[in-house]
Amino acid sequence: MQLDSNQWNLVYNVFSFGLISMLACTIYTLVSQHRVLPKYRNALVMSSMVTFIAGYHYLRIFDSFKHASEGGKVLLDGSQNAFNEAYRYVDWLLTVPLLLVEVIAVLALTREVSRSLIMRLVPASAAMIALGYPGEIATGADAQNTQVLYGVLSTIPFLYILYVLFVELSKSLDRQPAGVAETVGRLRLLLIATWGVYPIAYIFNIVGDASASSFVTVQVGYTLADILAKCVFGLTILKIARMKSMAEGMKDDH
Ligand SMILES: *C/C=C(C)/C=C/C=C(C)/C=C/C1=C(C)CCCC1(C)C
Repeated sequence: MQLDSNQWNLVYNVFSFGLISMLACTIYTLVSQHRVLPKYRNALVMSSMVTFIAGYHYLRIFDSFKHASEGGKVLLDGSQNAFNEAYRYVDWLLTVPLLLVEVIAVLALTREVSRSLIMRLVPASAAMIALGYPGEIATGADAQNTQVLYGVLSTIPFLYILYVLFVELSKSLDRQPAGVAETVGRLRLLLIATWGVYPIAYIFNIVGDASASSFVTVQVGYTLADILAKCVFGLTILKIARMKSMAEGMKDDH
């Protein structure tokens, strides 16, 4: 695939920006541990882990992009030197379940409710990512059929996750203090707004007919969505944990 120099530089710079965003967020959530009550620290640990894992994978993605490039030509044929899309999916396979556990952790629900939510959300999120992969890497004559098939299959667990977060979780929030329910509402909006970007970027793969501009759109789209869904999301989790800690009597450290 031949990118022009603007396209190539854009992808290169966006990957670089993704990498440093993940690293900076990892440090910030790590050193903020003491600013929240111990019961919310696990949520921050999850957030640090998510951005750390993503930072590692952006390092690999960045490296892979450089090695697969020769004068603006990016090798995408699945050969040994080709750009490796698997890093992204391995990253998601680890970070998406962790992000859901992070949400449950900051809510500090009862043990049974947390357990039951995790037991449903984690397998569903793993299935969503695993089913998306064969579509993402499909090439050749009937690539579009494969992309549509696995895109649809992956959407089923995606909708199930949304159902659990919006319908099931709401039921268990009824018995929570008013402030908590409101915060969760805001968190869920951020989640749906950022997670919705992934299937949209995936569609660009299908309709883009393997053109350079669709490659650029997908890579830039996934990277920006990652920054929102992991970094901005983690900072929101920190904010919620801070608010809840203060409401529960923690002294401000300033
Ligand atoms: C940090 C990474 C995150 C939050 C990744 C989330 C990814 C998704 C919500 C992906 C969803 C997909 C579909 C719903 C259908 C098409 C295939 C996927 C995997 C792109």
